[in-house]
Formats: sequence, C-alpha cells, structure tokens
Amino acid sequence: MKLTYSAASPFARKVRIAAIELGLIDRIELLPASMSPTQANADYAGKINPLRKLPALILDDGSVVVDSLTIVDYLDDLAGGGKLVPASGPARWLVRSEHSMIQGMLDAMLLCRYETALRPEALRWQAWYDDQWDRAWQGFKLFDARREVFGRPLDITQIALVCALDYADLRFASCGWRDAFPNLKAFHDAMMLRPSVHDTAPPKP
Ligand SMILES: N[C@@H](CCC(=O)N[C@@H](CS)C(=O)NCC(=O)O)C(=O)O
Repeated sequence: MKLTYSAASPFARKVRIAAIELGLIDRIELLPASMSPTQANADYAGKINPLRKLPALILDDGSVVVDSLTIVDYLDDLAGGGKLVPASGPARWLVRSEHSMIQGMLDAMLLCRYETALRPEALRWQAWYDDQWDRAWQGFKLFDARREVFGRPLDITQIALVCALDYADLRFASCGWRDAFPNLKAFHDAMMLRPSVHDTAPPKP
C-alpha cells in the first residue's frame, strides 16, 4: 500500500499514527505530496483524487481509498476491526461524531491558514477568518471540558485531537491554547509520550 502525505498535514498524520498503532506501518510506503488550492496537480487529480487532497491510500490492486477517517477505518478493518474506531453500537457513533467535530476544527484551521498564506491580501475577509478560527477554538473548549475522552483506550478521537493541537502549534503558534485549556495541555503531554505521536510530530514552525 502507498499513502500520499505531507509532514505538515494533520489529516495524513492521523493516518500515520493509526497505522503505527495498528502495526501496519511497515506495509505502507509513504509518498510525499504537496497539495494546495490554486495548484493544478492534474496528475494527482486524474489518478488519485479529483479533490486534490491528501492523504490517499493506494491499495496494491491500484484502487484508492480517500479521506483520513475512511482510510483509518480501512486499516482498522485490516487489523481485525474495532480497534481505533469502535465496530458498532453507541461507542461507534460517539467516537465518529467526536471525530467529525475535530475534523471540522481542522478544516476551519486549514481555511484560516489558506486565508493568510495564500489569499491575496486585498481579498482577505477578517470577519470570515475570525469566524472560522472561532469554530476551531470552541471545539477545543468543548474537548477541554469532555475529560472522559482522555481516559479511554486509544481511539481515533484522541488521535485526531492531538493532531489538531499540534496543527494549532504549527500554524497559529501564539494562539495560547495551553493557557486557555489546561486539560488539553495535560492530554497533549501524555499523548506525546507515545512513539507513534512523538515520531510523527510536524516540523517546528
Ligand atoms: N477530509 C479530508 C481533508 C484532507 C485535506 O484537507 N488535506 C489537505 C492537506 S492538510 C489538502 O490536501 N489540501 C489541499 C487543498 O485543499 O487543495 C481528510 O480527512 O482526508
């Protein structure tokens, strides 16, 4: 299997952490890729994902699995099922719903990043940026209060959350989440002790 990724992508990192935790990382070749709005990337669009997003998992038969949660679900299945994404019942919907929130927080932060890094200055819209940032921030606030998440066996909620916190460090270094959310700080410190999390950390800003 091959995984398209970039070292800074929190979505791809989620999959890399999951693959390590599931004991599958040695079966995956990592293919560095660079995707961003306004880049054509026609080859990637034609052969891998018309949405021009990474990560994508290319299976040995050439078929492609896209979207980080779908890829994690696929790998989880390969490893026996129900390991990082509960297989059924209320636990499955809880974890998937939490994951969707964190996914939305990541999407919002990525939009903020594109707004400042890519959009021409004259076209920027501060109120829109502030609104997107607030969605991510309110999400962090929710998870800071949802302490039951931190005590569970490792799951995709926890993996996504640590990826979101490190993405905040990477792109919004002065946002102050550690001071605002002490429970998330303790959670992040504990997660960083895992080699899968530590070894996949994004480059320093
Ligand atoms: N829902 C997707 C989101 C993936 C995503 O937004 N990836 C970013 C990299 S961090 C990307 O490829 N952006 C390129 C673009 O939007 O043009 C997933 O979970 O895999």
